[in-house]
Amino acid sequence: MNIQNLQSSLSNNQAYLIISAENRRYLTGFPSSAGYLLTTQNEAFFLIDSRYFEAAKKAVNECEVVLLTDFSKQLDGYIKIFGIKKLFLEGESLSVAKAESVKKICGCECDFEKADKEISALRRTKTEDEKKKILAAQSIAEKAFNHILSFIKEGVTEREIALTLDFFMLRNGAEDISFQTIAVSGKNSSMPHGVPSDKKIEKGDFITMDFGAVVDGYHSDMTRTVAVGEVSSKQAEVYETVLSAQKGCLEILGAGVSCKAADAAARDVIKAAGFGEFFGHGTGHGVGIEIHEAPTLNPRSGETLGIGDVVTVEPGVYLPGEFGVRIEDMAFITENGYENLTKSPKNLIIL
Ligand SMILES: [Mn+2]
Repeated sequence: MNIQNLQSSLSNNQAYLIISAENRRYLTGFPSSAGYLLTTQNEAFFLIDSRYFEAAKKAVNECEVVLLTDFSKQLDGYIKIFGIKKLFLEGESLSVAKAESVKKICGCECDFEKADKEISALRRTKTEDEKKKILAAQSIAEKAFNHILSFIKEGVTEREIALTLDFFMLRNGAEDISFQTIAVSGKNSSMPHGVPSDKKIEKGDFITMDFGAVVDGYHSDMTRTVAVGEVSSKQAEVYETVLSAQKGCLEILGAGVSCKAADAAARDVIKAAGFGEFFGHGTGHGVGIEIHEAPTLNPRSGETLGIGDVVTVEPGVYLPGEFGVRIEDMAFITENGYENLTKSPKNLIIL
């Protein structure tokens, strides 16, 4: 179905040559470290080497699976057989060297923009099946969050927290973790994408954990900030501000809402509380086959939310040298609103 959808954007004598691992997986459903998908208006060929050929033959049925032996010769053959005059390639992910080499082999006009644009638009809108995969990934992450609440205490290190989350997710069905898990505490929590260190958790620390699982190629993404022992009134104030900002954005989500307005709904709450300069990143991003994909919720975004988008909502406040707070859910956009794919509690948890 995905390949057919892509083919509908082609005219006669045009073809896509898809090389990136993410787009190959999205279009064929088959994960592999190398390979090519060539689609004309009516034909599609998945060229894959002997390491994957047998498995791909069994798994892929939306296109012809061809043993990749000599890419130059095979591509040249398709160009001639189908009289291809224009080839669309993924400019955003191709290396310059690869682009130059394909240009030389095909000898026809090459376009490096349309492929990224069309596939990104298709990938944005999640089907029921894709939503199920993201939910399956999210449910593993939520179990890991429950588990980590009983693990966190004074004396354990940030690295131990990150590793425990990772092991739990992989042990419970994740094929991978979504990205390098963030677990930062105390003063380190003011660095939004800080790297877990050997710092031990102390009484009064905020601990921010940003993590996710991958199921069938689909990612989940969540962030929670919890405290140990006690919190100051300033910590409580910042936490409540971030939580109100997060809820403020969620409240307005729905098809037809501009991504800029969604960002502003969170950002304005933080500004009004006097912490505007301490929220430097965008409010959210799309999630799917990649951890960051279209659309983007930030002040410069020109996109509009549509039914089937899956976006994160993750405002934060980071006070350098003091502490930081971020709260992140994933939302599935519906006609009149959204479905929150994240069920973990958001009230301030003090362990
Ligand atoms: Mn995120």
